[in-house]
Formats: sequence, structure tokens, C-alpha cells
Amino acid sequence: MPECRNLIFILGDQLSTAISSLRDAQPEHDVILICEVAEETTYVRHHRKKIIFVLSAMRHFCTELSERGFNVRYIKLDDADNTGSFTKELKRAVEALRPQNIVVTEPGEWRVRQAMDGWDRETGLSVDIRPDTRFLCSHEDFRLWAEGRRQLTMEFFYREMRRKTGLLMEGDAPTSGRWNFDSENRAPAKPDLFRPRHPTFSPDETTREVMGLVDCRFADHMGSSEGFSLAVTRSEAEKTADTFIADFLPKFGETQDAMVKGDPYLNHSLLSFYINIGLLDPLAVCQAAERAYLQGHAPINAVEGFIRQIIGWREYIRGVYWMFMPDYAHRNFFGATRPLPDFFWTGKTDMACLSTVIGETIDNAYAHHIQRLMITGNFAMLAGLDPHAVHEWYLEVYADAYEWVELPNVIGMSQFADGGLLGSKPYAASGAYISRMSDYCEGCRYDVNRKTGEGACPFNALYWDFLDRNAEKLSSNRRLAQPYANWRRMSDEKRNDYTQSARVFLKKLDDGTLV
Ligand code: FAD
Ligand code: DLZ
Ligand code: SF4
Repeated sequence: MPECRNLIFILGDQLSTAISSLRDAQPEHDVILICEVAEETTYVRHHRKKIIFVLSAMRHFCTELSERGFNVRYIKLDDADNTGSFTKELKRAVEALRPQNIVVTEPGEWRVRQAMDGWDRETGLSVDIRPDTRFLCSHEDFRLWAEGRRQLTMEFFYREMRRKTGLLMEGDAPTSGRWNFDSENRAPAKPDLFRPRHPTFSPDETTREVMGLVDCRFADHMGSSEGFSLAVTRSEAEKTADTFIADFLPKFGETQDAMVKGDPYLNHSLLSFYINIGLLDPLAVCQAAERAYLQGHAPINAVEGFIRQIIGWREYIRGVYWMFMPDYAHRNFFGATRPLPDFFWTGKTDMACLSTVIGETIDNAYAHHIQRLMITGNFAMLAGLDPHAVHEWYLEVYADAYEWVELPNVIGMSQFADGGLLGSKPYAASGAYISRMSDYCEGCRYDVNRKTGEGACPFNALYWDFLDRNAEKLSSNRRLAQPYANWRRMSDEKRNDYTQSARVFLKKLDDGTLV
């Protein structure tokens, strides 16, 4: 057996040749371990397209590494000896290869970090756990920034990140004189038959093999392999990024908050899949967007908005995750306990907004930000669904979901279950918002203009009932002063109509009646 110096363990969302665990790797001395394991494919019941995406990208990454001369020990899910977990596969590899050390990049999830911290004990070897340098802000830097702040306002963090990266900066000042152009990014829905098409990729032999495996093994998970067309190699992901910058970025800002039936992707980038898994580098993507602005190809509101999502929100969300885990996962500010209705898995509801977004989620393992926040997330919070169950649903159904990014977005941003650590007020909205920002209400069985009673849009009564039942916790929030003043100004009869309508709707939900 040739001597193995380092056993380098690369996880399924670390598929980058620039990953820190490979920093000083030597093909002639080191062996790379990559393994498909049952534990990762089933710790939640991931959407089938998500599993196909991750496993196929892992297999293609193995080829990329082999082509660079690395010796890769690749364990497939259906290998007869597969033990089913990271820890057991690591121990098996240690027994087989007798390495001197183990090298890894820190994982993206708390539960894996817990396991990783025991790997030296489990294997009797030193385990070099390196920081994940794909992120621009280290855990330590985030902690330093957050310490002593009463509220962790993303905007201030974002400005630090602009200064740190130099993106859209002219010396110490922001390019174009403003840090944030969000106020120009709120255009409502507009179907556009001439919108360019996002690239799709036909499954190659490797992907087809994974599709067969997943259909057979995960038949009871959401979605199907049919229509799988995500990029699974670095060059395909780069093509998606180039197409986004060329064709979609110029209009990214103006349609960022819009929702249009039959157009699930609009001008969104669809890059979270690839950035999160390691096929694209977040900073390089932002630099490409900045170049588009400097070359006059895309306007500042679009480019600033896009860069803010990545160096601002994405980094900030990760900072919050690692700073407040593990208890963050169980925050439940409103004490909400309702289980998720069945239609979260089937899309079968008469509420057109929810059936559209959940239907698209089942088809594509994707929904864009406002769909996640203001349709499914908003409904879950207004209806008092258990935030932990809501979190697990999001982790299952989106192909870009890993706990470090999904959990704070759900628990903090969308459900306000952290009581306002991440956001200054809950993202609660009635049907009027959905009607303004989408074309979902046209043709819905419910009437968005009716406030209460049979046939009225359920979001209307749920919105006021949510404010009413949580008044003790929310009425002192200055950003909610206006809605609470409106609520108090209503007659007793009107307020009663709202709470009664909400009660009738929630009873139907609890009874499993079609709503
Ligand atoms: P675009 O709209 O094109 O945005 C560009 C990029 O900005 C994204 O690719 C992403 O990398 C980054 N970004 C934008 N918003 C956020 C954000 N709030 N947090 C982190 N990164 C952001 N994003 C995930 O990557 N994984 C998740 O599991 C996830 N779960 C979410 C759950 C909820 C309830 C909400 C409200 C948001 C969630 N997001 C998640 C954030 C955001 O919705 C997705 O990043 C985005 O929809 C991905 O599509 P896109 O690449 O087309 O994004
Ligand atoms: C999401 C996922 C899935 C479905 N399967 C695997 C796998 O079989 N092997 C693997 O290394 N990683 C997988 N992943 C991604 C991991 O869940 C992810 O690396 C950890 O949660 C750490 O963030
Ligand atoms: Fe959704 Fe209400 Fe509009 Fe129907 S009317 S689509 S339930 S917001």
C-alpha cells in the first residue's frame, strides 16, 4: 500500500479546488475522501432534485480531481460496503489507508461540526479543521462586529463588507454616492414574453445514473427526477453565471420583488445552488457583476442589489447561524405550534399564490426570495405554523438549502421566531401586498378585495388576527405602530369579523378541509 500522508475529507457542499482542505494537497502523498452517505441524504427528506444535484455534482468533482492527478477514494451510495455516515466512512478509510493526518474544511452545519469535533477521538489521528475561506467574513470577524450591538442591522454589516472587498467603492465612498439602491427595486409583476431563457443542461450519463438511483431509493421524497436540468459541473455553473450577467443582471433590480405566474425564475440568477455547493466562487461572481456595471452593461441599482445579496445577506446570515447555534434552531417567539398542512407537500390548495409557489417548488426545487418570504413564509407565520417544522420543510424542498443559510432565513427573517434579532419587524402581509407584487390573485377562488367571510382572501383575516393575537409581543414595535393604530381605530364589529374569519379558516386547516 503506498503511504498516505493526509487523508483529505471533502464534503458534498465543498466542491471547489480552492477549498481550504486542498490548500497544500500533494497528489503523490495525499488521498481525497468523498462519500455519498445515507445519513446526509435522509436527515431530512430532501427533494429528489436536490439529492440528484448534490450527488451528481460530487461525482463530477471526483472526475475533476482525478484529472488533476489526485487519488480520490469515492464512495457511492449503493456501494455494498457503504456504512452510511460521515464518521463511519472516515473510520473505514483510515483503516484502509492508514494516513498520518486528517484534513478537512469546517462544515456548513452544526450537526456535522459536532461529529467532526469527535473525529480525532474516533480515529486516534490529528484532525486539521480549517476555516471555510469561501466566505469573506470569518466567525471571529462576525463576532467582533456583532459584539455589543443591540440589533444586528444587516445594512451596517454590508457596508463593512463593501469596504473590505472594495466592491463598488471609490476610495472610502460608495460608488454613485449611495450604499443602497433598494428603493428602486420594487417594481411589481410584469409578464415578459421576450425575457431571455435561463440555461438548462441535459443530464449526461453520470447524472442519469444518479437519477435512476434516486428514483429508486427516494421514491417517497418530494418531486421527481423528470426535467432535471441543473448544472452539475464547474463549467456548466460558470455558463449559468455568464448568462446571468449578460442577459438578466441589467433587469435584476427592477423585478427582484415581483412574482409572475408561469415565470418562476424571472431575472433571478439561480446561482445559489452553485455558490453554496462550491462550483462558483461568491467573490468572483460579484466581481463579474461589478465589471458589468463599470463597462456600462448593467445599471447601479441592479448591480448593487445583486452584490448586496451575496456579500451582505449571505455572509450576514452565516454569521448569525454560527453565533447563535445551537439554540437558534429552537427559537419560537410566538409559541406557534400548528403542524404544516398537507398542501405544503402537494400544492393542493385553492389559494392560488400558495398552490403556484408550492407547485413550482415541487417541480423545480426552487422558489425565488420573495416567493419564499412573502408567500409560503408569510402564510406560515400568519397561520401560526410551528417554526421548527417550517424550517425542516425549507431544508427539504430547496436544492440550495443547507442549514447555515436556510435556518436563519426561516427562523429569523421569515418567521420572526427569534423575536427580532435578525429583522426589525415581522414580514407579515395581507392579500393586498401579494396582489400588488404578483398576478396570482387573478383567477384565484378567493377575492383579494374581500376582507372577511366566505370567499374572502384568507391572508386578509389572518394578517389582522396575527397582529391581534400577538399584540402583547408586537404592539410596542415602532415599525408596527401604524397597523396597530389602524386595528384600534376599527369598530369592535369589524375586528370581530376579522378574528372570526381567521378562526373559521384555521379550523378548516386543522380539520384537513381543502382551503
Ligand atoms: P438571486 O435573487 O439571484 O440572489 C443572488 C444571490 O444572493 C443568491 O444566489 C444568494 O447566494 C444570495 N442571497 C440572496 N438573498 C439571500 C439571503 N437572504 N440569504 C443568503 N443568501 C442570499 N438561500 C439559500 O441559498 N439557501 C436556502 O436554503 C435559503 N432559504 C431561504 C428561506 C427563506 C424563508 C428565505 C426568505 C430565503 C432563503 N434563502 C436561501 C435566500 C434566497 O431566497 C435565496 O438565496 C435565493 O432565492 C436563491 O435564488 P437565486 O440564486 O436566484 O437568488
Ligand atoms: C445535501 C447532501 C446530500 C443530499 N448528500 C450528501 C452526501 O451523500 N455526501 C456528502 O458529503 N454531502 C451530502 N450533502 C451535503 C451535506 O449534507 C453537507 O456537506 C453537510 O450538511 C455540511 O454542510
Ligand atoms: Fe393568494 Fe389571496 Fe391572492 Fe388568492 S386572493 S392568490 S389567496 S393573496
